[in-house]
Amino acid sequence: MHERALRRWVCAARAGEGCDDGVNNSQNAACTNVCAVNVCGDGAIYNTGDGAEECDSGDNNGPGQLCNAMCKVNVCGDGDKSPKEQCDDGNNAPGDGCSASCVLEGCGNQIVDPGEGCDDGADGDNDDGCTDACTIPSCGDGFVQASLNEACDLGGANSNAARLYARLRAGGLRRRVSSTKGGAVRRRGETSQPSP
Ligand SMILES: [Ca+2]
Ligand SMILES: [Ca+2]
Ligand SMILES: [Ca+2]
Ligand SMILES: [Ca+2]
Repeated sequence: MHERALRRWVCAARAGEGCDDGVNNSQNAACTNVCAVNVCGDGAIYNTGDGAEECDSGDNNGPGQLCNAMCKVNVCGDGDKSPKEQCDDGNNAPGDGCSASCVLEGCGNQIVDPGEGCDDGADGDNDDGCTDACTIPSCGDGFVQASLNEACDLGGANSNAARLYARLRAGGLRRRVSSTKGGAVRRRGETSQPSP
C-alpha cells in the first residue's frame, strides 16, 4: 500500500480518537503522520508550531539518557549524567571534581585542573617538569629531581639533619654518627672498643 494511502487508512481508523490536520500532519507537528497527537515519548520530535520538544527518543527518554523524560536534551550542568558526560554535579563550576564541561577533574587526566601546576598524566617520571602530584618540580615536593641537583627530598620532613644523612649515604661509606665517644665516626661492623 502506498505510504500516503496507508496514512489515510490509519487516520480514518483513528477517527474520533486521534487527530488529523490533513497536509499539516507531520512527525514534527502537533499531529503525526499516523494521526496521533504528538506527545513526549512517542519518538516523534514535536518542534514546530507550539511544539517545544528538543528531542524524543521514545522509550529511551529518561534519566541517564541523551534525552530526558521531558524531551529536553541532557546537557552538562543539569545534574543528570548522560552517556556523553563523565560526570554531572549539577553546576558548571570548575575545581569541584567535575569540570565545566562535565569531564572528571583530577591529577593524571592530562588536563591542568584548578589547583594543579601541571598534568602530564602522572607518567611516573617526577623529573620531567611535572611530578606525579601534578606540581612543578621543586625542593620540598617529596620527589628527588636529579636535574635540580637534589640528593634527597623528604618533602615536609626535609631538614639539615636529613641533608647531612643523605650526604653521608651519597658518599658510599654507609657510616653513621656515633652517639657516644664525642661523636666519633665508625664503619659498620666496627666495635667501639679501642684496639689492643
Ligand atoms: Ca514527541
Ligand atoms: Ca547532564
Ligand atoms: Ca588534572
Ligand atoms: Ca611527570
